[in-house]
Amino acid sequence: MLIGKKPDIFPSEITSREVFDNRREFIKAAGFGLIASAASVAGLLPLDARAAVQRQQKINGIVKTPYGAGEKLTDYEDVTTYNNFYEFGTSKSDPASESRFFKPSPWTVSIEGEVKKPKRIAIEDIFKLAPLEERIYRMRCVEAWSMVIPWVGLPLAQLIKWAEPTGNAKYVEFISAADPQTMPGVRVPVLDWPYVEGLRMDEAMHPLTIMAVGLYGEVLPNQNGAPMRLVVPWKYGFKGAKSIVKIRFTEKMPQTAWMKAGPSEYGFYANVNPTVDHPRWTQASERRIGGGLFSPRIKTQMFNGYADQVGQLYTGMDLRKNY
Ligand SMILES: Nc1nc2c(c(=O)[nH]1)N[C@H]1C(S)=C(S)[C@@H](COP(=O)(O)O)O[C@H]1N2
Ligand SMILES: [Mo]
Repeated sequence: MLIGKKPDIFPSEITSREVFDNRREFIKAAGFGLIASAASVAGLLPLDARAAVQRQQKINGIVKTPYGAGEKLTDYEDVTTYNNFYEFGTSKSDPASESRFFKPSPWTVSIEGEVKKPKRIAIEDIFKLAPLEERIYRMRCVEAWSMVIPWVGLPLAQLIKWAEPTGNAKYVEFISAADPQTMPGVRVPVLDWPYVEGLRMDEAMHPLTIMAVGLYGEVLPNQNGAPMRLVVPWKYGFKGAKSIVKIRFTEKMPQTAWMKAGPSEYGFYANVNPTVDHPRWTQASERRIGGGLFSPRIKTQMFNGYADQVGQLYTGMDLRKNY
C-alpha cells in the first residue's frame, strides 16, 4: 500500500520492490533450494527474515475443500517474507524481520456495537466455532502483485452468528492491534492507527469471506496477521485486516484507515476491478510473486475471478463511483 498524501514515496517503493524481487528470483535461479539457506549464503536478507522462514505449529483436523484446487501455490517462503503489514514497517521484508517481539497469544477479541450484548472471545474458542477449512484463494494486492495461498480458517458468517448482531447492524468494522511496544511501525504516523477495515453486512456474511487462522496447514506467522486475519478474496488485499482485536457492528459505513489516508485512491468497496485504474497506475494486469525473473504479467480478472459468486452483491451499483 502507498500513502495518498505522499505520492513521492511511490517511485522509490516500486524501485525497492523490483530490486527485492529480482534479488530473490536471482537467488532461486542460482539453484539454491530454500530462500533461507540461499539468503544466508548470499548474505542478502537480514538475519531475522531468515529466522522467520521457520515453520509454525501444525493445525489438526483441517477439512480440505475444493476451493482453488489445481492452482499453482505461491511458495511458503514468498508468502511469509513478502508482506504488507505497516505495523511492522513499510517495506515488504519488514514484517518478517520486525515482528519477533509480537505476542499472538494469549489473545482475546472483543465484540462491540450493534450486538445483543458486547462480549469477548478467546482465540482458542474461535478455533472451535466451526470446522477449520483449507481454502486456496488468490490474493490481489492494490499494488498489482498477487499470490495464491492455502488459507486455513472458518467462514466469517460463523463468527458473526456467534456474535449475535442486532437488526441495526449494516456494516462490520475490524480493528487491528496497535501496540507500539511490539509493533515498531506503529511508532511512525504513516497511518492513523489502529488499522481499521470494514465490510457491508452481506459481504461479511458471504460464504467466500473467511476469518483465517492459518496457512499451509499451520498457524499464521506473525507477519501474516497472527492469530487471526480477514480474507475477502474478491477485494484488494488491504481489506484483509490482520491481527484483529476488535469487531464492531455499526449502522453507518466505517471510515477505514486507507480511506482516511487517501480517499481518492482507496475506496470502501475495493473490489478488484481491472477497468478502474488506481489514480497512479493501471489495475488491468498483475504480477504473481515467485513467478520467476521473466514471468509475464497476467490479466487481472473482475472481482479477482470470483464474479460468478459475488457479482450479484453489487447489482445496480456504479462500480466506478463505488471503487
Ligand atoms: N493490520 C494490517 N492489516 C493489513 C495490512 C496492514 O498494513 N496492517 N496490509 C494489508 C495489505 S495492503 C495487504 S496486500 C495484505 C497482505 O497480506 P499478506 O502480507 O499476509 O500477504 O494485508 C492487509 N492487511
Ligand atoms: Mo495491499
